Amino acid sequence: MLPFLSLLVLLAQPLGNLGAEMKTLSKRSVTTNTCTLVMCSPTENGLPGRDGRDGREGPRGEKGDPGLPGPMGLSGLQGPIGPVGPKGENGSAGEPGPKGERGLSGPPGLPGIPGPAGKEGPSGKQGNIGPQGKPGPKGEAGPKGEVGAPGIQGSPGTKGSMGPKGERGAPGDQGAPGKAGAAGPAGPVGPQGTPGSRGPPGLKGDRGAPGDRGMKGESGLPDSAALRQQMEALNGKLQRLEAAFSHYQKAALFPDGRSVGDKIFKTVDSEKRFEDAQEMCKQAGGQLASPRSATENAAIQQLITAHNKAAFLSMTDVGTEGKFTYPTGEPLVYSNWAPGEPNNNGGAENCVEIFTNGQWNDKACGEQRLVICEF
Ligand code: MAN
Ligand code: CA
Ligand code: CA
Repeated sequence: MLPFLSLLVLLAQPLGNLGAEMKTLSKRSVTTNTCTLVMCSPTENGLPGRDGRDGREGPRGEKGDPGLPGPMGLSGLQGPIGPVGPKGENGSAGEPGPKGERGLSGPPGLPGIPGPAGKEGPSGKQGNIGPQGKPGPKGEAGPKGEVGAPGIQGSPGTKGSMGPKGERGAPGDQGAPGKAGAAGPAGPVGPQGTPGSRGPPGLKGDRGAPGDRGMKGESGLPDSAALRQQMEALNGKLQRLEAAFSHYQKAALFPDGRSVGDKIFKTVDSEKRFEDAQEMCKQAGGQLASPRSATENAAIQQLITAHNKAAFLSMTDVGTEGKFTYPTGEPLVYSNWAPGEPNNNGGAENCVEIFTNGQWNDKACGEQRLVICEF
């Protein structure tokens, strides 16, 4: 019987996977404690052998291939803002300030002390009347003006230029890695996050050093050399001016003018009543001759002698009979009355005439006398 069972086993083996099905079939037929008998041949040839046991479990299958790689992780988040950039460098020094303007002009010097009055010279003799002189030449140009006033100090230099731009801030941190895929190995690391936004600009650089001091303004005081030069130039001009003045004076006083000190007497060679003569001199900017000294009286005498006509003086006793005064009301400081004068002849002599001998006589104001004005 054993060979028969072996035959069954041998027959069953090639069936492979049909083993399980045969097992199910056998269980449906007869079941015993040790084995299952299968009635597969006639009884007359003996009992059929029991079914063989189930084959052993086959070897474990090989490991399957790895799954496909997961999808790529998400991009990391944007990094944080970078730190503040470093402080910019100091600005460059400002430009030098502008040159100061000229300083103020120095005060004018003190006036010179007037020189002593010269001695009065003797009266010259009356010269003959000559022809009128020609006008003098045109005067020369005046002296150059004084040095200008010094300027005020220049304003401070301009503000230094802004420092250079701060360096770029550090890049932001790397973004977080993307999530791993559900299956398979982790996907590649996500791309680096975009750099953080640019940090704020660095602090403003310190103010640049002040610019160089502006050039000193010119001194308002001329130096001694310049002063001396100006003095010499002024002296030269003064001498030329005095010469020109003397030149003009000769012409102006000839033939009916006389100069005594600062006073000039001049006649218009016409005879007028006192009031008319007085008005004529007033219109010319002067007044009738008012001799206050023997010198002045002598100068007037020269004029009337040349014309051989008595002339009116300015003084009257209209205010108070017998008290002669100048037009201002001032009493006389000098007089040269002829003997017996003033006598107020006829009770109506309130004006004064001067004779060719230089002596005075009170005379009626309605008379006509040579007009001599003083300036
Ligand atoms: C004489 C004198 C003078 C007087 C005149 C008037 O010469 O009496 O005092 O003024 O006459 O004509
Ligand atoms: Ca009188
Ligand atoms: Ca008289």
